Amino acid sequence: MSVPVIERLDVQTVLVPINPPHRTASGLVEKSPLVLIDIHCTGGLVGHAIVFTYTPAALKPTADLVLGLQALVVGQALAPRSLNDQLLAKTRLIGHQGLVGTVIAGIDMAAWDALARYKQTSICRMLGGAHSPVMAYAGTGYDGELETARQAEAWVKQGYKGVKAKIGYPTAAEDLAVVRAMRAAVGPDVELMVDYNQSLQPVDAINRLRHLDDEGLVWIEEPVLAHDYANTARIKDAIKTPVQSGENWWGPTDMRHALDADASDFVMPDVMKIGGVTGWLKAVELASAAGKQVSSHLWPELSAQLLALGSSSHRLEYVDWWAEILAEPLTVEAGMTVLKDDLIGSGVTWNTSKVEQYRV
Ligand code: SMN
Ligand code: MG
Repeated sequence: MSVPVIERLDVQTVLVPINPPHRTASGLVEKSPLVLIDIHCTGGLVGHAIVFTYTPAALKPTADLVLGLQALVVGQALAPRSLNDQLLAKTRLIGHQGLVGTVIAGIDMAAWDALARYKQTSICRMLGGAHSPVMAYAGTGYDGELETARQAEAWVKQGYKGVKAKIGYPTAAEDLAVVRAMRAAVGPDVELMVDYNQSLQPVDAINRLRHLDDEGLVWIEEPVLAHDYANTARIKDAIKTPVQSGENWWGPTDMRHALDADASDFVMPDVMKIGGVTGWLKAVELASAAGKQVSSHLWPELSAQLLALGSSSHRLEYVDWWAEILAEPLTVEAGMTVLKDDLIGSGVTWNTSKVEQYRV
């Protein structure tokens, strides 16, 4: 059987409303700006991927860049690892962070999806994994004591056994009050995490975080700048609560640098920023070998499959922001991911009427 050949890439851009908007200590996300990539191959085979540009301003440049890189993949065999090597080699001079990294990851995710569809299996099974369940947690925004506690309680009523809150309020006392309000709302057995979204100054961080050290938090996420490995390591060594980072690391090389600095107790790469499925596999090998437990960031459908591959897998970050534009969003039951037996590819296909509604 000959391998399918790539014929073209299609892109669509959408702005999907987030209800309620997601507030963080580092800014508000009101809509998800998404580039939807379709990789068309011979035999009518199509693979799909989503790229999240964080800001609507990056939507069109990202879509244009997908089309700009199209010439490098058209006519090539559908072999995701080798395509990824070629795309990385041909963009070495500009570098692999930012939009270039985002787009290469998007093409990579679409290519893995197409290959699994060609083989009529899931990406997870194609890579040798079983459809194992992973514990998921849900999130609340930077919304103050009452609203954070209310949202946490609502997630727990839906079966989630873990909730992460955005904090980084003006004072340590406010952060502590939010954590205690959540704990009071969800009871002693629910896992609680907090996320500073890089908002603390290294000089204050240790004193600030010590106020949270007796709250039984599973982790404290991104206290300072994501690439400030030296200060993150210093903070991690000075507090009892584990530190979590990784959503802003670009590619396996950032993972290596963070591990070399022993910057974080846990790691949570983002499948897009870490370089697509290919980048994820490389980065997670490094993390596992360093003894780190791995969680995911966004992309619940694809991440559920990638986490199902690994013995070092920890938690799946559940977000439903993009669920509306998907034909079949991820199912979570009693707080655990469910990968159906007949799952094909990444499980991601478009809800075309919703894509139409949110198209820009
Ligand atoms: C996050 C994700 C996406 C946008 C803003 C913030 C985040 C998380 O830090 O952990 O989900
Ligand atoms: Mg985060």
